[in-house]
Amino acid sequence: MSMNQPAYDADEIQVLEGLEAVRKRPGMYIGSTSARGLHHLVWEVVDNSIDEALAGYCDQIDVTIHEDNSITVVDNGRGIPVSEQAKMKKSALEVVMTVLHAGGKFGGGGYKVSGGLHGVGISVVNALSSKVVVTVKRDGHVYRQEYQRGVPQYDVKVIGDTEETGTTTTFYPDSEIFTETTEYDYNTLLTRIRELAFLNKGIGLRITDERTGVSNSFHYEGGIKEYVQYLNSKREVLHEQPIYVEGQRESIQVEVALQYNDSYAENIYSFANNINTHEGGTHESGFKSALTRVVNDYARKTGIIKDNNSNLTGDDVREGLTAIISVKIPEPQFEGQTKTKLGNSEVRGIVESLFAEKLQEFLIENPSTSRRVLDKALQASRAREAARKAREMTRRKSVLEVSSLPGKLADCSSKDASISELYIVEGDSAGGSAKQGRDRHFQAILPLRGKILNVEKARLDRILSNAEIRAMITALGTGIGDDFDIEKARYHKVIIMTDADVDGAHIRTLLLTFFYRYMRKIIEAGYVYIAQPPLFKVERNKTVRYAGSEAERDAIIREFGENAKVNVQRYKGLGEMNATQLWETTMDPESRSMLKVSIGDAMLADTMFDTLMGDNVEPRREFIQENARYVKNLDV
Ligand code: 0RA
Repeated sequence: MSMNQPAYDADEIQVLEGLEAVRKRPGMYIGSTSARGLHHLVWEVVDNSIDEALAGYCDQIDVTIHEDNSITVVDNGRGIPVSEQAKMKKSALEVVMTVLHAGGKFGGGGYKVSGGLHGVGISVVNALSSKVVVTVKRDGHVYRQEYQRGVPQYDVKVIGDTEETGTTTTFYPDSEIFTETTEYDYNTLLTRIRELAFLNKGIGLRITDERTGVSNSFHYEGGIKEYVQYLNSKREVLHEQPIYVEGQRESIQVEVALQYNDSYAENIYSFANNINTHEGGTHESGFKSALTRVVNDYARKTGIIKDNNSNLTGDDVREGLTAIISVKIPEPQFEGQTKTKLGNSEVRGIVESLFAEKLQEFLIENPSTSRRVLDKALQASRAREAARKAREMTRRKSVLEVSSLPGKLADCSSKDASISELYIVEGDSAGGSAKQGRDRHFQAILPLRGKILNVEKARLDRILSNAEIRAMITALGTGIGDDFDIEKARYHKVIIMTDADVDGAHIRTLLLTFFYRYMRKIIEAGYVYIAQPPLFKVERNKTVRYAGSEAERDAIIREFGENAKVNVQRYKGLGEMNATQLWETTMDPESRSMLKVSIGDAMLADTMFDTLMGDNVEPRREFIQENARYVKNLDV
């Protein structure tokens, strides 16, 4: 470029070419033009305000979804500089809004935390919006500039005076670009905004949906410490106060918070520059190795473990752990399949040493918590060993197979699995009737005594040592978990037959949970059914009819005629039916009705099992009571 030519001519062309490039290949800049890309625009703008907050100049950020699905982001930072930029001969604001990757180049101090995975620059949002309005309050004035598809509509102008500072950006996503949808999802924005509030303590974030009038505000002085409490809020915790570590080394900020609960799940979430590093990375591995090392050191020092061979494994010390690791670093390297693995090698040692030191301190200062954590890890260690042995045992069993069929099983005579049925029956007395009433050629009966184990709340070793469950596994012949083999199924119909009351519903749910968790393929194959025993017997002279509902019962009574002497019996349990009645109503393929259990929507099923099996007793009780009466509606 020659010196006597005005610089902005060439710059102007570059700007237009830049905007053009973004509009031609939006996916290159925001990943996609689907709903995901649409929401990405919001994060791009919000990230700029978060950066301003992390630099210490902003403590409130408000996001609003307007009725026309335009978005406004307001912050009370210093305001984007508006003064003329020497090089471009234009307002800094215009440069930030129109030049690719220009953001963050105007001093301001500190680094851009959001400059990692997102951080393509606010100019990209501008290029992909049919219209943008930016309002800046600073230096006593209110400034404004508007753009259409990235092109300024006028020079930055003063529209008023103010003592306040801050930046307000309103953008209208371009429907020419976002052809799939331009509709914002409140929950998507809400979830991330809550997360940003947890990850950046002290910053107030608010989201408002003008389409519905709904609004939520978040502000966590405790940051990720409150995040783990939030994640554990529905669980029983081993210690009220999370362990929290905060520190900085060589411009790398580290924050770790963790809290144990009484479950067997490990929930570790790691972040680098507010980005969820799903694939982990150096910060997470530094954390894990410190945790394993320090807990083992402590256990040995206190005499809880004695020799080097009985070390607790990483899995042992992470059982029941909920943890957040958040680092903020100047130049994050994101690697891995989805670019969500932190690669910076210097981070590992920094997290490891900062966290190890603090954890050691905590364990020494809180002996009773330490004891609980260690007990849990030791139990996990023993359970792991027991599970290994139990697995080996079931493997060996399956070699011997036929000889080890459970004693309680009344097997069928057919060896053709495709016509064979296994009735799993609640209680010994109903089991007795079923054995008498069945067609022994193709129907096998396995009575279950009492309630089976809740597999959600037990480790594999206990599950496998439960007699009822073992009997079921051996009868079915398929094995479980990784060893499961549908080809080995000894029956192609597995029929759950329980009483039509609350206990029956509970047992049925426990069985379904077991199948769902450990033999999912047997549900997917369509082998699992629920028997439909009648609720009423309606009798007139020697004529007997059965009803599955009150409505059916009333219809039968009407059929018999108002004046007839009708005897109605309500079945409370399967045990009240004799063998013949049970056969006629529930087991005879010619007349029975059964419900096939399907996994239509795995997510839905998961939620249902959570409702039924979680620690929250009240929703579970309600669900069971509702469904005990409407057994026919139960579909998994
Ligand atoms: C660079 C320098 C300065 C502020 C900002 C960027 C800034 C950018 C955004 C984007 C959204 N909100 C923002 N708030 C501030 C300030 C430089 C100074 O005043 O010395």
